[in-house]
Amino acid sequence: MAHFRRDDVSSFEYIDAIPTNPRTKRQKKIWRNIAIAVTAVIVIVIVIVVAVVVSQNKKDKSSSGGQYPISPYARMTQLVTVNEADIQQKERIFVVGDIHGCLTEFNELLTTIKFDPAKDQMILAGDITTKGPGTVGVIRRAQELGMLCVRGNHDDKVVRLKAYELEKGRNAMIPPSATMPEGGVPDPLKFKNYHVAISTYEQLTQSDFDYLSSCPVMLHLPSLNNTVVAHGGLDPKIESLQDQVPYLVMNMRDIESSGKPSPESGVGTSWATLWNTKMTTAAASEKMNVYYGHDAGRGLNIQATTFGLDSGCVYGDYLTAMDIRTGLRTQVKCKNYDKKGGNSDD
Ligand SMILES: [Mn+2]
Repeated sequence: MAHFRRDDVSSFEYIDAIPTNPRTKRQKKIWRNIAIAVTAVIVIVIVIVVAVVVSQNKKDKSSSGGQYPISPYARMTQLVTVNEADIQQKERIFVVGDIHGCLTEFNELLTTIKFDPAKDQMILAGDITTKGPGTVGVIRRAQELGMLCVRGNHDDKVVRLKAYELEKGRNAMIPPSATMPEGGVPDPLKFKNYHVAISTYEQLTQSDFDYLSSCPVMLHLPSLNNTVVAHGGLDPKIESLQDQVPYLVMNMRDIESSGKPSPESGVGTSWATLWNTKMTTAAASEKMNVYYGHDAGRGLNIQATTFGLDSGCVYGDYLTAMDIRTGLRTQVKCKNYDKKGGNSDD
């Protein structure tokens, strides 16, 4: 055995001793260069593809508010322009701030101004639902008196949950800790969210839902001093109402120094301040007045071209109605139904 093993070893030594074929070496070098070149081309192609995809994404986001996608359950109308004749025939046109289910106070306000649906037009500035005890009653009163409305951030949540329930069934709204599948919306909802109590468990009928979901994000009354009603506010940098981002219109309070609108207050300048600054230099044809709610933290906030009417009714302050033509304001005192304090958006 030892003999054979020695033979094997010697035969290996012989093979190792064969001189490398210079042609084979050159071919190897060529193949290695080809491999490097192919790898380089692949890397370049990948880099180009990634760069194109990223820039395309950015373009999509800036052109369609892609950072703030709209829920497939939002049933949203972004903008309604009110017919001039409908408005001209009304004696008084009022805007009322956030009612938040305060039905008693809402009725008291209507009595105080002697509201007559045959002669008067009421416009609700959004967040007519949640927090207070009478959401469904407020919706039905608004509907029966032919009131116009815009969608608030809380109304939007009620609509989305109810639309999901109508489409998928109440049994699909489990487990409570699960998030409703709506794509990458900026304000995702869990099935245990307290808005479910109103949308699903308090007999919000199809008719109630139809009224609430019909409230557009923006209501434009061109013949009335070019007035817009919107719940949160408008971004002064955006020229056309069609280009405003619905989530921000329903939620904005401040605009950061970078120019980005934010749902927070105290992180920049109130959008209304910037709006009024812009309007001081705007041409007469571009002047626009904005009536809004949402900012109970700042309270009643009347400026030259912006009219903040959320005077914190559900927090025990006041419910305010303003006559657009005369500027006359009427308030009723409210009970405190929500001890958390102003501007809670949860
Ligand atoms: Mn609000």
